[in-house]
Amino acid sequence: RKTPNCYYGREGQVLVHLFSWKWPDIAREYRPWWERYQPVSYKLDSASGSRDEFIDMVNRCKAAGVQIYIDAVINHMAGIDAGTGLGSGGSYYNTQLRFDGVPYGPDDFNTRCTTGSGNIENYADEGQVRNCRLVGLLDLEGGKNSVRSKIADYFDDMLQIGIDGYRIDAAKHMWPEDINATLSMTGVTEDKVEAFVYQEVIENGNEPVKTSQYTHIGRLVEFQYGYKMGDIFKWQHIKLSSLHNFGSDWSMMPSGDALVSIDNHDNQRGHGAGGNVITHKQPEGYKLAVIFMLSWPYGIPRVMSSYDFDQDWTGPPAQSPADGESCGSSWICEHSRGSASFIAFNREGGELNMNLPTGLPGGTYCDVISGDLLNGVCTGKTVTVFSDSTANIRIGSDSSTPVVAIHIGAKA
Ligand code: LAG
Ligand code: CA
Repeated sequence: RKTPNCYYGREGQVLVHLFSWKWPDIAREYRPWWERYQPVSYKLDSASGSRDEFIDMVNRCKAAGVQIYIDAVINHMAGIDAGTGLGSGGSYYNTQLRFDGVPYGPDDFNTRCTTGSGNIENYADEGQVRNCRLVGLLDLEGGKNSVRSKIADYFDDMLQIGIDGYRIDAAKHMWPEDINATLSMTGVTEDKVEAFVYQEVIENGNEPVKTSQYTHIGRLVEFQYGYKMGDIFKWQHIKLSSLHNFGSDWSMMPSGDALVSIDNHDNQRGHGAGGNVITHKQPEGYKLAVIFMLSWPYGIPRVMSSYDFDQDWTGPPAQSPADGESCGSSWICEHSRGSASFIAFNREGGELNMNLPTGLPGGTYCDVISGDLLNGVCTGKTVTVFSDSTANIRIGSDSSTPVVAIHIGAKA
């Protein structure tokens, strides 16, 4: 009666008096964000909600014309230090390689790792990168049919619910043929073409794992894109005007293979390979980078939507922003809407004042950066496009958002 029944290894820790808290908020508290990358089953009950809530979300998004791509963690399960317990969906696991909720047993894990620690020790060794444990995460043997079919069942379940594709987490740590074989085992449902696939492979300099080893499977995240955007919009090491051929000429993969983003949940915190990315913490440059990405024809853009954090591990705020409410101080919500047909930037230090071809028909357009077209009235600047489709564009260098964007859907 005098010991607080803490988990093994956690004895002597403190108690917290959570006065009047709601149960779901308590359940969500003190969970580092990266726990999501330590699955113990493929059940859909998690800190984000129940299976029914997930299904309802997918259906409502589909009804609104929005596709859902899931973040599929299939390289590994929980970390070697995760001990024994029940996942948030109630499945039993232990680090003697039992994950009853799938189920996986000891035979489903990698036995081909040759390092002393069992972890990846040297990224110059392609075998280690694929066969050993990434930061101690128990590595699945993707070469085995038993593993492939369990993952394929999970994917089929997701397709049945109505999702449209997958981000393949830690694809760098899986053999390309294992990913491909697993995907080939999943069904294509009646009403749709094959699932969209984008793989997380951070290609670093001289390392042997290359994104080109995966392009026959699906798209890949082109990490160089975000790093270059950091060089340009954060550090201003590269002049904006040099972007005229931004794309595969800049040692990036072909546009049709790429998915791009300015930052992601890892590199905005210095995780993953880090990199000099720009984030919401530098809002002026960040807005420009996002606008550039959305308007530049390279890859498929993915816009980030974050919450604020002070410590690396800080989990999300307990409450999501309510319907119709704009994002508050804890949710950043960098994502924006609308499609611009002509866009101009100025990052050269002086005023831009030029007649530029816009490609748009003549008329008065509302600049959707400084305002919006509301009930036929432009709340921001207007831009006149002449009958030859040119427009006089003036952007001062002192403006906090030195961008003008106009599109056909916002003619004033
Ligand atoms: C990813 N992409 O390929 C994710 O984007 C990235 O967020 C994942 O790492 C990683 N692969 C594995 O899915 C994240 C954190 C890690 C965290 C890991 C597992 O960046 O820091 O590791 O998820 O939760 C954590 C601790 C480690 C510990 C490990 C195992 O930070 O120190 O060794 O858990 O207990
Ligand atoms: Ca692996």
